[in-house]
Amino acid sequence: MFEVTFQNYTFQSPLMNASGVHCMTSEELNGLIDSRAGTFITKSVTRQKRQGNPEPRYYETTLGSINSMGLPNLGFDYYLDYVNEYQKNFSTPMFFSVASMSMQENIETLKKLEDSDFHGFTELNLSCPNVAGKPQVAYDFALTEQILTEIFSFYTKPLGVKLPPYFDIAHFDQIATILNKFPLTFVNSINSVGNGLIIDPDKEQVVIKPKEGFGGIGGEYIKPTALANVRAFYTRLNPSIQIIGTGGIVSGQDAFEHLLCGASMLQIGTQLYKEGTSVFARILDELAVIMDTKGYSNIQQFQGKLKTIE
Ligand code: RRO
Repeated sequence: MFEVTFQNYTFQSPLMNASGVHCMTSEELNGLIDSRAGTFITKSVTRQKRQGNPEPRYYETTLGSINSMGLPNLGFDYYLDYVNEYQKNFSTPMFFSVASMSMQENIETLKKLEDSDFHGFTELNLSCPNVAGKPQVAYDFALTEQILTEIFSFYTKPLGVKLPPYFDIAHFDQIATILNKFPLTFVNSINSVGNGLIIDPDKEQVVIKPKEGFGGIGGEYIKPTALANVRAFYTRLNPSIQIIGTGGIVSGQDAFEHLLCGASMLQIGTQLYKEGTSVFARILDELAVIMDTKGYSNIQQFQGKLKTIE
């Protein structure tokens, strides 16, 4: 009942982790394989290993989270080794997240991935909010177009982009026009809402150390923004570009709403961090109840079919 077609592949479940959560080490990645997630994605990868920002760099509240991890990861070679092992044992394609630190680094990393045996989906992260001095790439539309032009001059494997949230109809129109010029496989909306601030009123202090407490907001706080971005891209992008919905998925109802807006796959970040990998089974169970009640036997029957008011 949960099967979803993604490009030429059918995943058994639309759920997967959001990059950054439960995907830094091979043990964490293996935990995702053993869960009810349909597939999974690595932490965003840089050429060299990175420690990331000083701790504390992640904090949870009832309604969500703030993070300023600063792109900690074990480096490209570690994840490529993991991919090679994984692909020997499993046929389900996985996702490889590539961080966009500089044009030169992007090109080097993607050339290595192009020349490798990797045959899954590549997610190019154009939206990390937490590296000091590096603005979120996809807020610079000219730079985004330049990067994609360069990448598609040599990259032939299926590639999508992870975008930051947009908040203006004119920006949805402008970025969609650019994205439609490229043979993208998918767009993933949204990354965390960048540079929010959560404070502790008792201590009269910020809750994370980097960037004077500013960080990316995830969880329930961001669902309406995530749904708007999923819907805006679903109604603007070429139908060949599928949408991955990320942001504020805590329950089966949240998953249902993202699918109704047009998402094909759904990524879970903050709630996976809070709950562990059993979150996938719980959300699928809740989604099954909603679908049964409404008389839906598969996701295609309602996917993208959000109604507006006449
Ligand atoms: O590592 C991070 O600080 C981070 C990244 Br790369 C990202 O894309 N989104 C986020 O919320 N944190």
